[in-house]
Amino acid sequence: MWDKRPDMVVHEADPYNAEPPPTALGDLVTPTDTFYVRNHGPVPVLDPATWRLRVDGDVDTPLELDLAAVKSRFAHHRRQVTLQCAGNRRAGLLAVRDIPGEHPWGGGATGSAWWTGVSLADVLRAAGIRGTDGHVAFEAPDVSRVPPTPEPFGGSIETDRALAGDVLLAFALNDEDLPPVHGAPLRVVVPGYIGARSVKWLTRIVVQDEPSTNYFQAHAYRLLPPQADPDEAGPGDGISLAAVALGCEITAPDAGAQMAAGPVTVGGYAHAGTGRRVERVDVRRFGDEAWTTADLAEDLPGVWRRWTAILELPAGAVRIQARAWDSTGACQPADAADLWNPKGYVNHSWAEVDLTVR
Ligand SMILES: Nc1nc2c(c(=O)[nH]1)N[C@H]1C(S)=C(S)[C@@H](COP(=O)(O)O)O[C@H]1N2
Ligand SMILES: [Mo]
Repeated sequence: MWDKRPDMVVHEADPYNAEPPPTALGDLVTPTDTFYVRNHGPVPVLDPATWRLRVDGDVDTPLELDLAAVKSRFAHHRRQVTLQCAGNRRAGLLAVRDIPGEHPWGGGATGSAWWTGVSLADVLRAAGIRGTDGHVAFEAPDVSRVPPTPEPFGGSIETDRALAGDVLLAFALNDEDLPPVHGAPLRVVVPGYIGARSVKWLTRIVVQDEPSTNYFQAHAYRLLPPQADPDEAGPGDGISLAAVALGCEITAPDAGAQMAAGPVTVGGYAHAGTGRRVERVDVRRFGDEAWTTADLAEDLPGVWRRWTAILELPAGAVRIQARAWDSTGACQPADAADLWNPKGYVNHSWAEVDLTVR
């Protein structure tokens, strides 16, 4: 389906929601056929010939651009960016307590790819954006049946985030035309923010004083306290999720793998959102007191940081744990039980896999 690899874990066929197995995320760059898909409604198939992008609201010169104008009027940028869904690793929260109606994402609701597009900041400046302390809202045509009253997907980011220069309006993924399922012909890519702000099938950008009132900004993708009833929560309740929380995942060895005793290479990704960097990753066998400091690959802004460590494993049932530290000195919380919330967002507890060592 949608040109994805056959071993995708499909959480829902229609709308299509799928993630690769964790071991498929062992590389710095995620191939397009391996990149997770998170949809809240059917994939709108837009005709690039009639598609238009409108830019209006608090601007001097509202714009209406066709795809050729987007591509010809603005400089192209090719950037590696990691996207990560706020529901990544929700399965760890579901193991604590049920979360009705939400997909049990493992650690594969994330991926890192090459995106090519134009800079959102350039487009906003061309429209003569007024003010820097408001919000930039994104609109799309895919109507979701998730809200009580069906509504197209949308969201917003702060104007200063939008103008930072690294937010892309992307028309290509891994050097090929953006596939329909990933938002063709044009989508937003916000490095270091939850994936929900990277609105696909973008048709309108509105500069406004307040955050988007779209369901997926005002109601969903907000962190409620554990005792809250999400059906009773009003718009604006809870913490509006924006920057990705520091987290990590083990992508090798595979959970449940069997191996011989001795040195084993453990590897994975770690990711810190906008404004923070991954500075250290610790790995150990559960039961050991001491941690091994992982080797970190290059630190690329907006991109997950790859890490590996070699652990000496004895025979038996072995649990491996990993945790990351960021540039503020913060470390991931140990236990998913402390993070449980009614919509199952932001499980950034320590990563764990269980192995059988002979
Ligand atoms: N129009 C639209 N944009 C959207 C969504 C959507 O359902 N509709 N899902 C969002 C969410 S929650 C995530 S995590 C990312 C996923 O991007 P991907 O499917 O390209 O991996 O897209 C975001 N943009
Ligand atoms: Mo998401």
